[in-house]
Amino acid sequence: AHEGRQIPTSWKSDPDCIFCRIIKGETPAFRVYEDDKVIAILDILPLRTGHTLVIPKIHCSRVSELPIEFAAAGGIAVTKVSHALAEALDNTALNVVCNQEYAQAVPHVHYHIIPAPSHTTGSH
Ligand code: DGP
Repeated sequence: AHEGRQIPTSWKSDPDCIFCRIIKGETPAFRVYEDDKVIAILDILPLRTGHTLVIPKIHCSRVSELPIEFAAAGGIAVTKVSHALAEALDNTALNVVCNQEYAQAVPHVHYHIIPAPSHTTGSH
C-alpha cells in the first residue's frame, strides 16, 4: 500500500521527477535515513553494496542553487549516513559525489555515497 507523505506546499516539487515521487511516497524506495528536509535511499543501480543517495526534499536541479537550509540538511545527512555505512560495512573508505547538469541523469540534487572496496592494493 502506498503511504502518502506530506511536504510543505512552499517547497517546490515536480510531479514528473522520480525523486519527488519517492519523497512523496508515490514511488517505492528503500529508505535508510529520513528527516524533515532530506531522505536517503539505496541507489537502484548500485555501483557498490550500500550505494546510497541523499536527496533534499525540494525540487532543485543544481547543487549550486540549493536553498541553504537544504544544503545544510544534506551535508548533515551525508555525514550521518557515511557513519552508518562505515559501521554496517566495517569499512570507512567511500566516495561522495554530486553530479550537475549534463553530468547528471536525474535533475534533482542528490549526493551519492559510494562505499569503496574494503581493501585496495593501490599505492599512494
Ligand atoms: P545521476 O543523476 O547521474 O547522479 O544518477 C542518478 C542515480 O539515481 C543513478 O545512480 C540511479 C539512481 N536512480 C534513478 N532512478 C531511481 C529510482 O527510481 N530509485 C532509486 N532508488 N534510484 C534511482
